[in-house]
Amino acid sequence: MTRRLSVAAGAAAMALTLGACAQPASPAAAAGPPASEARIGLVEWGFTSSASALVAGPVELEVTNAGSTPHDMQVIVGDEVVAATQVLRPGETQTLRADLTGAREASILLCTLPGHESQGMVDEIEVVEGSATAGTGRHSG
Ligand SMILES: [Cu+2]
Repeated sequence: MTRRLSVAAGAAAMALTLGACAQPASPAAAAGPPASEARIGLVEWGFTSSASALVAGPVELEVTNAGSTPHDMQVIVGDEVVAATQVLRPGETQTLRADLTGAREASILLCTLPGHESQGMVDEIEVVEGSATAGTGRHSG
């Protein structure tokens, strides 16, 4: 009787462990429908994004300098700069509107301050055809 009980307890513990592992490991791993609005953070040295992918259409990006030195951000599709912030001081926010219609691949986020790109302030964000609200069920990968 005691043996049966301990086996059941072990199975319950394993189920709990598996449940914990099913949680997203990090924000970067979050998947979901492409977003038409995202919050972008500028830090030393890189970018954070509240969305893992943007919709290929009009988007609104709330760009905040979450770092400790000035930064700016350009959004580049192909060879074209489609949106750019002014140089933001730490804590400053600027909202950008960009039209990513026709951008069928990743667009590039870039900080143009001298030396920042070489320190890592260049990144890509996926651009996906589809509706930001309907949720196409498309999965990355
Ligand atoms: Cu920078």
